[in-house]
Amino acid sequence: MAIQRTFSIIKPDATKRNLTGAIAAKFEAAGLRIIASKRIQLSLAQAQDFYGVHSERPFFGELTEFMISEPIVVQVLEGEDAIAKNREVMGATNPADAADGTIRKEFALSIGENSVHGSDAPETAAEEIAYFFSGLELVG
Ligand code: RTP
Ligand code: MG
Repeated sequence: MAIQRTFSIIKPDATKRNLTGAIAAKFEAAGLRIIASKRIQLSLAQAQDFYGVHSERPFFGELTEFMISEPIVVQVLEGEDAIAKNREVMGATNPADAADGTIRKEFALSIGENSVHGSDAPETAAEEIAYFFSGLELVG
């Protein structure tokens, strides 16, 4: 597998509980290099745009309100098979189903407040990275 880049968000439930460093340590321990990182607060329009694929889902309102409730940390992770590796380190969407040692098992509060986002495919990774970062901000 080639070196890939993926996009990550440390979500409001995690930044609020001072878990930014603990989550970053999990990425680094798995061999994912953080090549860009910034703390931002989304507007409602940005959250709705980012999660547009879920706009018809019953949890859309709750999800977008949650995502603007506190600052988030957006990051680009680089490494061997980074997209799948990051999904593995994150664990299942619902912390009740997440494997031991994963971020969501250790830190997530619920299926909604689940501490991290990670891109699910090369196309979405490229789109999500470009949405939040300029090329100059990616320092591999
Ligand atoms: P993500 O996109 O955040 O990496 O998470 P994912 O692929 O594991 O989950 P996805 O199905 O894409 O859902 C996106 C986010 O929506 C929230 N969610 N809430 N209340 C619910 O039933 C529910 N289901 C999903 C979660 O915050 C999930 O990460
Ligand atoms: Mg998803």
